[in-house]
Amino acid sequence: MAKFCRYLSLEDTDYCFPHLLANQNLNQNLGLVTADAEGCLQLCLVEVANGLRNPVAMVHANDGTHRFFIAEQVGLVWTYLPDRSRLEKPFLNISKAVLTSPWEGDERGFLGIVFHPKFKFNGKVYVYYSVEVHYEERIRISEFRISPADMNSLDHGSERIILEIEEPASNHNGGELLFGDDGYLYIFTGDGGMAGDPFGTFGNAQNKSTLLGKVLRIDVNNNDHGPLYRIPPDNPFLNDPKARPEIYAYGVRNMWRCSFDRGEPHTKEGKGRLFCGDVGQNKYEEIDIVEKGKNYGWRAREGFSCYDKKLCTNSSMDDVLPIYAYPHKMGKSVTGGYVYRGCESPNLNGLYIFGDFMSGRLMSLKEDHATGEWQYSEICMGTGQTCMFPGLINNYYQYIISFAEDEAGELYFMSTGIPSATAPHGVVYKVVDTSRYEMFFLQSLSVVQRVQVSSPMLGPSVELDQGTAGVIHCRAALLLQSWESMLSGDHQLVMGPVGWDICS
Ligand SMILES: [Ca+2]
Ligand SMILES: [Ca+2]
Repeated sequence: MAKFCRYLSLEDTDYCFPHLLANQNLNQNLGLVTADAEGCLQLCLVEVANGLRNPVAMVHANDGTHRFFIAEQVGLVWTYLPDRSRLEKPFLNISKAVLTSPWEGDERGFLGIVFHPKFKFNGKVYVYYSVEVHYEERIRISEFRISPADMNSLDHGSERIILEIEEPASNHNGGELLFGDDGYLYIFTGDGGMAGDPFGTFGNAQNKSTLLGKVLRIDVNNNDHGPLYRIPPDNPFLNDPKARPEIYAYGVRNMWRCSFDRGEPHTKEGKGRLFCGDVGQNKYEEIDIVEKGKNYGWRAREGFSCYDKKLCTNSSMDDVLPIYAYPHKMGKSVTGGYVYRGCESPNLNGLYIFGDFMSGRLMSLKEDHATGEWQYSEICMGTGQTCMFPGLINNYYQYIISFAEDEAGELYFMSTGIPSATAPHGVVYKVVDTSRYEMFFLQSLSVVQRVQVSSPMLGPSVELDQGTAGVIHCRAALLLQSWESMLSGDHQLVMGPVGWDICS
């Protein structure tokens, strides 16, 4: 049986399967996203969910259910079914414990959530939130278990506090939680707050005796007995008596949204690379690839330039520069995104897509394999015919809070029109490239005719060449989706003569 994008597959073996690879029309533009005259990539959006109060994260359980879970800054997490309907009962409600306020720009709150990679078997979920304990602000990383009686809700009594870190100021609280391919939990903290990382003699981020301004890596596997977490045996600063052993990388200001690259679907190239957006101080926002034991420069450096000139000229810094930095005329608070590795928009494969919270700008980086440099392209919303398909839109709210991937690797982002933790103006958008929808649309009359003749859309098992299978799958699924929407009555189509041989 042919497998298609997401969980779509073909069952009717009598259907005349399109000879996709040999079809000139289907193959034109492959690998190219439509760009406007200024080189701005033209993408479209689907509104997936709305009415959310500062949606900070959307995650999936990686258990084959294709549910997704959206977290609001106030401390609520909602379960959505694959048809995008939302269950009434929250997946998690810790809004009483979470510290935040309606003040626009309050960086405290429920900030991150991640499912254990073996969630299907152990039912464990990890969350990252702000909390007040004895008049002291902290960030807390906790473990919850799924409710034994309800797969769509966590057992609220199961919370175990894995780690707490005192926060010396209300801003720069980090908030990302990820599991790596190594099975370890990665925690991304901020420098603690204020401006210019003023704490101690050279700030928190360069100080390896504090957990602030760091990427941490801990082992929460098999923690039902004994310590709640262990230190991975190859953490980089184990032998430094002045360093906390949890530290994986340092010199971080306030990484806001990080992701591991799933890798190129067939070659797996890029798999496991860790991308982060690190929010800047006065001048630059940056994107980093985080590696074990490395120093990301803050507060010596902001982007590529010196911030603390004395520290910056110290040759022992040996810091890693960003792969990309942009000045504050383009945006003032980076929101890290994902390397697109999904199925439905294969032209986006390999693009790192991210945004800016303040300017609302969507951006992309593409690695030049010859030079190792990352080429920047802005992302615009498609104009004219580009997004003129059922369900697609070409506008979004400005304040880009976070990005997400679904279980199949499709890309989403969350933004709001009013960035207050209590304002229900947040929306989740799916990112769609229509550069080959359009071509298809022009040909739709004959295709629909042919489909009708051959009994609709659900076709045969075919042997696919391994190297190109993903591309074939994607295009076939695109076709199927387009057919479905057209045949479902969204469009009035006059059947024309069959002019296009789509069958092999
Ligand atoms: Ca703080
Ligand atoms: Ca840096």
